[in-house]
Amino acid sequence: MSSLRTCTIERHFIEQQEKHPEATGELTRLMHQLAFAAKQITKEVRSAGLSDILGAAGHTNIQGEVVQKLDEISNDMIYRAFDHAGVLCCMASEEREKMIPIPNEFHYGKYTLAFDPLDGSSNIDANINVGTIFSIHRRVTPEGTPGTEADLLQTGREQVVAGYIVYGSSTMMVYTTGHGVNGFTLEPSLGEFLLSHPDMRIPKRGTYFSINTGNYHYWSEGVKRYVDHVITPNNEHGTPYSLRYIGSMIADVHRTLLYGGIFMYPLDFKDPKNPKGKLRLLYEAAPMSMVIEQAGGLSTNGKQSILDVVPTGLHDRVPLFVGSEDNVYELLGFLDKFDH
Ligand code: AHM
Ligand code: MG
Repeated sequence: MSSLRTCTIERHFIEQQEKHPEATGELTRLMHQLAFAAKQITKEVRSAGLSDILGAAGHTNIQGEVVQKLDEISNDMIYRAFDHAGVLCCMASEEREKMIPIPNEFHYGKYTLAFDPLDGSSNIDANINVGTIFSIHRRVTPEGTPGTEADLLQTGREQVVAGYIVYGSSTMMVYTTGHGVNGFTLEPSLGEFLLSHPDMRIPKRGTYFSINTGNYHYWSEGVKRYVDHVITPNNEHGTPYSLRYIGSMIADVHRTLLYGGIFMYPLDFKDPKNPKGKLRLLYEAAPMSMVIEQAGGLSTNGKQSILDVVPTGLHDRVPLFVGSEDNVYELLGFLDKFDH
């Protein structure tokens, strides 16, 4: 086994922090707690198909609580990993309408955490990949006080750490601290995340596109023309792009990072369900965009990098286009020509 494979996520993170003599170890503790929550969620996701069988035994878990949906379970696991860890001043979750405070008997930390506990959870019964997305900011209000929404409502560019955990054929954590992207695979018998994908780079161009084409008639002219273009046999690449769409953003963007191409969830301006796009800025679009940009790709809402979009509320939605540099530039050409 090469030495690369024996680098645990904790060791990797500590080594990164050692380059910053002012670091207090709080971020390292935070990542440790995140990895712990990821292992617990992995265990739950792996036995998801058994939940009916296990539930039939009494519909309660070992604490005597009623069996919950997996996204609620994941939400609680992350909350419990952090409420007393002394590293956060507040949290925001896709599963909670309001900001999640840290109980006041615990120490208020320097950081905030916005997370989607189980992205793509509607796919879970079909055994399709799901994942946890996380976004960490340094608080803007004074240390030692309770966190506020202002601490969470910061741009993607101000993220201190961003990343995701994908529960697929293996569990993988991919993260960035703004100095490249590294991927770690959970070695199940050791229970450790080991560095398996150092310094991940997205290909400059890819030939996969990923979008819910069922919404075609709701898209802007620019998006329609771009998609028409990439599936044209005689486009300048000489071959149509291949469509890949799982409907689980975490898996669609993870594949895009590895193989190149573009993932899109545009503004469906005629669709009353998604008048502003579907994906949420703080805990979906911004962290995934930081990973892709740090790996050499691009992200945009059609006008600016997703990382520069200023949030106004915890659950703001944005149109999202993210992927290989050449593909995103090409898309922007179509948007400029037909939409602006
Ligand atoms: P969720 O957070 O409720 O799971 O919803 C987000 C998911 C994304 O993972 C995925 O990209 C998108 O919804 C799929 O939406 P659609 O079914 O409209 O294509
Ligand atoms: Mg989601």
